[in-house]
Amino acid sequence: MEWSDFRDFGLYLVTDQDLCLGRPLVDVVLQAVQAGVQAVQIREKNNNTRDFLALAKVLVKEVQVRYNIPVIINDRVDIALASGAAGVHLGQSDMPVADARRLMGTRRIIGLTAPTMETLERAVKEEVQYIAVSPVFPTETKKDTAPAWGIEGMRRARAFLDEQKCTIPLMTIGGINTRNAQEILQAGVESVAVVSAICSAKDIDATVKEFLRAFQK
Ligand code: TZP
Ligand code: MG
Repeated sequence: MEWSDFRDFGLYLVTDQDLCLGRPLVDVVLQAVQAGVQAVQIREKNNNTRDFLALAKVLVKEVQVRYNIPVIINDRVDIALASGAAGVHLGQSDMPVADARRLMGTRRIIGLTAPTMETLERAVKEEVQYIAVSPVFPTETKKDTAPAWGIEGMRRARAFLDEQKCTIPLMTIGGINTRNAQEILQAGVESVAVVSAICSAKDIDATVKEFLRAFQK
């Protein structure tokens, strides 16, 4: 299977070194993966290129190769390629999808953020492996976001994709925790991306397993 055929993003961990309560990021990610997280995005806004690449290489080896879980790089196509990561995640100010696809080839994952209905309308025409409508709720982790979509917004996004007969997996992010995950999934979202609720969890194993129960209901 090519990474571009991967669809089960399910519980998707997005990293933030600063939110790991002083624990090494790689340990936090490995604990989350062993507990059942289905995909990992490395989002390192503070690291220089060399440190970011070094971290990406470690996680590709420890997570992607060992557990067959895709490692996806935030923003940086160059780091995704140099590290052998399964994919890249692009926002609306990052490299356009068509250009990233040319560099990444057809076998890898490209994920795209859609902050508004207008960007979602364009996203369905792109060659992407998931669309993250964002944010679902306001969050302390990222302040410069578009207005939150809310649960009603998730239903609107789902209805739009269905109407377009678009089968690209629908993801969301922002303020997601073990208490609200189920309601988000019930609105027709297939995958939830989580930063602080996992990175800052005292008991990562128990938290991940609680998230996974929301998918079973
Ligand atoms: N993009 C939109 S909200 C967000 C990102 C990266 C941060 C979500 O963090 P948290 O801690 O899961 O609310
Ligand atoms: Mg970005």
